[in-house]
Amino acid sequence: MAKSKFEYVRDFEADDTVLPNCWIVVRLDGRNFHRFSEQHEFKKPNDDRALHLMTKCAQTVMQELEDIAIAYGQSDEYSFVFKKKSRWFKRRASKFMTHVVSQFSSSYVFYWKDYFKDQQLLYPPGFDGRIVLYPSNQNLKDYLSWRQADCHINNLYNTVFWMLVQRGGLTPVQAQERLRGTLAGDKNEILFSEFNINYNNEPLMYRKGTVLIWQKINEVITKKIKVPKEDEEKEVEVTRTKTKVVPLHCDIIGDQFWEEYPEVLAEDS
Ligand code: DGT
Ligand code: MG
Ligand code: MG
Ligand code: MG
Ligand code: MG
Repeated sequence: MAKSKFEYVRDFEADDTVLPNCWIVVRLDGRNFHRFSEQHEFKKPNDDRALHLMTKCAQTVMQELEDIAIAYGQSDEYSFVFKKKSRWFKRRASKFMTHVVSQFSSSYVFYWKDYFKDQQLLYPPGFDGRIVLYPSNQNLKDYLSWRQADCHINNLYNTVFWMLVQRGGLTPVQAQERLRGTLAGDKNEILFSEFNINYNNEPLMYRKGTVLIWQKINEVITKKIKVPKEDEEKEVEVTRTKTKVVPLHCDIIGDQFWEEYPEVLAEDS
């Protein structure tokens, strides 16, 4: 077909192909979730419904899109790591970022009612996205460690802060004053001596966030088969191996996780 005289406008499109052989990380974050969490009465400091919904959306993203090796989430954010060798959409940055963010956002609305039973969704939430390339495995591990360290620091602070307010009777301003300049050890001590809470016994999902990886799962299903020369169908159990996205709440800063799941960073990735 002959080209129209309008075709030249294509030349204005910028090339946003990302470098080869780099891990491609897309991180999304809820837009103004300070307000969103207040309006939807999220439990403080951690709301299981909200955290589980975030993870459901991230699982959907991993299943629907191509080449995601691992994802990590906490609070109102999730990071998705695409394989180094991915050729998805010819490695165009805008494709990666927009597909991740739109699939996640529509899933958030779609699955909302499954997690927030009697809490109505009051307005459409939005998410921002950014893309960062990491050339080495160490860079990628350090990136993920940075997000998990952020989760730890924020969660420790928020746990003490809301204890001081909810059980200690302090105003938010007083609680903030009380915590000014305190170190992690001081915060652990306040939790322990004033509220009888050992921070290390707080739920792992709150302290470590959520890691999503692919795992082979054996599924036992019952199948109906027709037996030759018999009228009735017979039920038999068959085992199938499926690859599923599995959530973990574990440390990813140390070496143990990477030794246990070497396939995440495997060279053919
Ligand atoms: P942004 O990202 O610049 O548009 O603004 P925000 O307000 O989303 O700020 P951000 O992302 O730094 O902080 C996340 C907010 O989401 C923070 O105000 C706390 C809230 N949030 C996230 N998860 C929970 C939760 O489980 N419970 C409660 N109560 N709040 C949460
Ligand atoms: Mg922010
Ligand atoms: Mg946010
Ligand atoms: Mg955030
Ligand atoms: Mg189209």
